Amino acid sequence: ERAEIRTTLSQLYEIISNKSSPAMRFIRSRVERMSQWWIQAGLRMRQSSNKTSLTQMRVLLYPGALAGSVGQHFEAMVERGGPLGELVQWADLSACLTIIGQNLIFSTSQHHLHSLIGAAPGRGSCPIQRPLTFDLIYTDYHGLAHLQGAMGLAFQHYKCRFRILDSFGTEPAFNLGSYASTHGYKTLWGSWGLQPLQYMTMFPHTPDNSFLGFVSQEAIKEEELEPEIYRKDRIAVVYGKQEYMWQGKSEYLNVISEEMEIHATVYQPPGHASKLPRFIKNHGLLTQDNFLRLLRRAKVFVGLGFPYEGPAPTEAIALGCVFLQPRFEPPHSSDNNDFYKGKPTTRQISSQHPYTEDIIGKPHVWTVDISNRTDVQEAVKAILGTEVKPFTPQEFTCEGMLERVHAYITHQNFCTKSVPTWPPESALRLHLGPLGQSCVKVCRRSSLMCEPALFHHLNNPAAFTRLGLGCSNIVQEINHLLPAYSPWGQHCGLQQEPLLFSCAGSDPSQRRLCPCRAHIPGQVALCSNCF
Ligand code: U2F
Repeated sequence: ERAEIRTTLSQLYEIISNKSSPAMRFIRSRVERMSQWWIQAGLRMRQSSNKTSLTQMRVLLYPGALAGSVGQHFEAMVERGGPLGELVQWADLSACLTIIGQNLIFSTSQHHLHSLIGAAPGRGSCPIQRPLTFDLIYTDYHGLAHLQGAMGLAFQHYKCRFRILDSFGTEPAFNLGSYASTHGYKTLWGSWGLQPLQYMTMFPHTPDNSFLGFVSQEAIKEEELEPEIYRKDRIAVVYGKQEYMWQGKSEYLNVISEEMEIHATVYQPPGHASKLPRFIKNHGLLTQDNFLRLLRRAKVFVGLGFPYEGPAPTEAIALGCVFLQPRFEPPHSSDNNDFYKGKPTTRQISSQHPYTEDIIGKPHVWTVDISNRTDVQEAVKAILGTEVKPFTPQEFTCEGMLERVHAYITHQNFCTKSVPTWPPESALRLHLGPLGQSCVKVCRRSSLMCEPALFHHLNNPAAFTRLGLGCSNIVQEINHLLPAYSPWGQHCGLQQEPLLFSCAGSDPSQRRLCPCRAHIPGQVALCSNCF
């Protein structure tokens, strides 16, 4: 059966309406609030009709973070200022898959998971494996462990059908267990040995993973913009749902309060005496609806440094706020920071929200040294003196997400033994990096993206020749920096383990061979000549 683009979300409401936990209520109310945007985007997608129609697939959505004991804790925090970013993504993914006509099952319990995919109890200790009836399973790191428990031996066979929602990303060196444990990349989360592109991130962090994203409320089109919708009051809203995030920030907030009224949405347990500075107007944790309404009136959204890389800053920018955030000097990383410690990434986090800093930037985003009073003062004055329009990068609109997820479902197949065929070789722009630079940087410097699915085209002696490099010897090794060229002794190194092809990763003695490609403006995951 073909998957037809839908212009209703009723199928989704049916499968989630019987679930009434706080997390599922959040997901449902978000989907309902955004349904008009999704439906309009679906209609436009249908009209443009250059999308080849897909076969309808049976897709299981299993957010492991909502199941079992982890789920109990997560659920308990939903209405107390705990993380909601993951729920934002699950809500938007389920809406997106519904619009592109897929057949979804949503499960949030291990018991239910067993009944859907578990091995049937056999005779004695020998369970009977059943064929997996799902073409795709979206889950997260917690869910992977549950799937392994439920599927037994079949897990290895079917793992190519999994997609892992992984907010901060997993670099290849951490993903391959044997390599991670012998090269110092072993962490709490990695080592599942999936294809790195099976991990799907919240922002386009490392191109070694697929960028899934979510949707920031679309900026209303300029011609439809009625001035009163975004008339800004002279107020700032602080990003930080729990009191501990505010520690040590009162001087910074003081400076801002000299120019504007500061509002907050901090969860306060009943009977708790607030430790927030007295000049703060705290609304308590708001429903997402009301939170977004508050942002619509606000001129500035103020980052405190935590949470890292969440969805709220892009939402605020989409509603016409300016995001003011701390710069991290030195950058935060898994080497020096408790939050990133154990996360399977070597990324260096240069501010609370590097995506908004690097990709969006001024006038929407100001990144400052918050310990420098004058810097903060000047930034606030400049912000108050500028009219800033709502802005949403194309990749964070419903259309952008539909286009991206549609492309992934059409072209990404991790179950064949052959090398990847998408994007096509014609997209390849071969670049030779300078010493010590990762391919992420090398490609970005040329306004291109590193594309790991193209590595296999340059993992051969001819690639060195094309770059004008003479090799004194060519060796094939298992090392995530390869293919690369080492000028000392003119060593040319090729990659022996395809799972270790990696855009991330750099070494002062290596010049990396990088598979770059162009991308559609505002949509880094896709290239225009790739379909
Ligand atoms: C991120 O998690 P958070 O949940 O802390 O991310 P946020 O950006 O703060 O916001 C999540 C949503 O919460 C909503 C807001 C966002 O879409 O509209 N919200 C709300 O409903 N009511 C309020 O009063 C305030 C905000 C990230 F997503 C996780 O992956 C990380 O684990 C976490 C820590 O870095 O940060």
